[in-house]
Amino acid sequence: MKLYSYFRSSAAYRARIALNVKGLSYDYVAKHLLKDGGEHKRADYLAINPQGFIPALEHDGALITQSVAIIEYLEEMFPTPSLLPTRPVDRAIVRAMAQLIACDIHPLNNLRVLNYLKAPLGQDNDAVTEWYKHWIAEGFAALEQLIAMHSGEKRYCFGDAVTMADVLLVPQVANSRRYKMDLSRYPALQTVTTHLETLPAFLAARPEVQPDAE
Ligand SMILES: N[C@@H](CCC(=O)N[C@@H](CS)C(=O)NCC(=O)O)C(=O)O
Repeated sequence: MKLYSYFRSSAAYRARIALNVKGLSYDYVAKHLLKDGGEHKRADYLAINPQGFIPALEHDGALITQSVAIIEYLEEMFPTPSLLPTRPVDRAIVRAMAQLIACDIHPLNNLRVLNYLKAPLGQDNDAVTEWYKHWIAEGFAALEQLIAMHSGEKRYCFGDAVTMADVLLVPQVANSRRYKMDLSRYPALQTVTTHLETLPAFLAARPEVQPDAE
């Protein structure tokens, strides 16, 4: 198993957590997003992921892109420990939390979108930071309510075990810290994150302990 990753990529961070939760070992293949215009934009990597995004997973001769598809694939191939609860309705709620992050926060706030706001659209740093914070605040406010409704002891987003929602939450929070977001406005989300960040699978996936960390 091979993971194409970049230490700072929050989408790769998700995949690393899922691999660790499932106890899977993998080869880490670093692709630097900034060096020489971006190693992810070179032909050799575009042959792996035509979108040129990190992460990509190589397993049994197959290439899988999109972090949520990677996590779902790992869940199907290696069902234990599961990243989803048992009941269909609970699974849907967990997926809804994960998609709130993956579909409604992250795509608006990733590097290429922020760069596009700056360069062709001419927005200054303050406007771009305001954009970033706006979408995080809107998404986290809703997630806060969902966590308050569905978390057991405020150790996990849903119930009393790690799920896909947790796998997506921690990298998004790490990302938001880089923009100095005030997380005290989201107490349940903050409490859950603090607990998750103590778990070995999450600790080993942190950007700063990856082989390409700077
Ligand atoms: N929806 C994709 C998003 C992947 C993504 O945006 N990856 C970023 C790093 S977090 C990337 O490769 N960016 C390269 C670029 O913007 O040029 C996923 O979940 O895998």
